[in-house]
Amino acid sequence: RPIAYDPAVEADSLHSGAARVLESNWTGRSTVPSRGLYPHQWSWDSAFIAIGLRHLSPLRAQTELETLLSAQWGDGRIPHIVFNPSVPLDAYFPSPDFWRSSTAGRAAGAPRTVQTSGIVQPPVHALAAWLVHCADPGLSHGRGFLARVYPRLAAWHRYLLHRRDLGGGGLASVVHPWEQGMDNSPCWDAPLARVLPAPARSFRRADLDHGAPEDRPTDLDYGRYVRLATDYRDAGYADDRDRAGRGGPGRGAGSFAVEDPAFNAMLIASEHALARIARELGATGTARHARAERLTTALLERLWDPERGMFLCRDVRGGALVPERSVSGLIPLLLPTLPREITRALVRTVRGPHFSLGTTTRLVPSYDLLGEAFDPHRYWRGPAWFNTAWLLERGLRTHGERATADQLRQSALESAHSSGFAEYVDPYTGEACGTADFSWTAALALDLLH
Ligand code: 9WN
Repeated sequence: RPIAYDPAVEADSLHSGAARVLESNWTGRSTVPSRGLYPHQWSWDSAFIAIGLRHLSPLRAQTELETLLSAQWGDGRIPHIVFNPSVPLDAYFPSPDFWRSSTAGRAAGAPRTVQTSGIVQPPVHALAAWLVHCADPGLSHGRGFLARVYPRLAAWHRYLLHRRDLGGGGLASVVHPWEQGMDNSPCWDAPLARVLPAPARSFRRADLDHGAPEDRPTDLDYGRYVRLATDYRDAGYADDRDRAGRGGPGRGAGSFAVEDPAFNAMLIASEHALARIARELGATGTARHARAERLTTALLERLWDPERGMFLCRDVRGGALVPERSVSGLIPLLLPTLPREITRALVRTVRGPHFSLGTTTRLVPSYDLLGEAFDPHRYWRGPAWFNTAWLLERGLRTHGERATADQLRQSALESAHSSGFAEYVDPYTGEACGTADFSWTAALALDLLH
């Protein structure tokens, strides 16, 4: 006999399951994305984790962000990984002895005592800090949380807006696919083709000890990731716009630079959040809102594609838009002041044949269902992820698309639960892929429940 569906019981067990995942992935000062595959602290993971943790323990959520920010570099960058010194070097690749942050990153102001990577991840932190504050303003005021994080977040945005405007049009560029966070997205195929891969025998992938090879990036992808990171490191992690690109084809340093819509949309949403934080601390915040508006204009001018009804990536070195449809190009829906015709087009695209939300897919796929490179199981080349679902749900709600937002929320909650808090899922069936008990899946499900 079918068991009657009881949303209250489901919600209870979802809540306790998510809390259990976050508890077992907590290390005392921060949360690992997953115990096996990702045993250190990751930058954008921590921001998403804090957004969910605030419902369980606002103190732990504040600590999560403070731990990450304490590894910030002197030039303002927030590293994409903060390494846990008690984890063996061979548990994750690339390990601290690859990045050599405290020596190679000295000129850029890398911390001396903690080991980190030298690249960044999407700037969702100020938005997270604001949401964490709102969960318990009393605790936040009592601990001086906002006053302590504000200067660090402001320096982070300054770094991105000044050192990373490699295209010269006001947007931030990523210099490595790991920086954008959607590592093997088909959007990188063309810009990465210029990069000579490091030989496969020159490194050992630890990810394949935990993940199925057909769900992960290929060895050729890794060869290129390693080449880009090695050359960036060997150039002292410098972001000199003149140096970038000088190497020409085949050289790693500077040969990859991309303006990505999701990365920049998160920067803009975070700039609006920073304006709110500034106001809470007694300033006006007006200049920050104005900057967010200028960035929104730059995003529209440089990355909007009216024909496809979505944003695209710009290959800064090649000089053109990348003609691939990625979920990244839908995420600017998050921005509150987009013109109405743009939000309408984005909603049509989310529901249209390339992403099919509400018709054939349960969650939004990471890449075009009709694209040549689509693969429902391979990482960021098709599977649906929970952080992008959360960002889109928020965007849909911001623009009054309540029914679609409700539908996405419902399937995100169901898939998170039924997949055992999977890292990502098959967008058609919801089948679990990657690692289980993944922290941001648990955290964002908690946030959607509240
Ligand atoms: C490289 C931790 C991270 C996420 C990324 C995801 C994956 C790392 C990897 O895991 O990337 O940074 O080893 O594949 O692509 O978005 O932050 O969860």
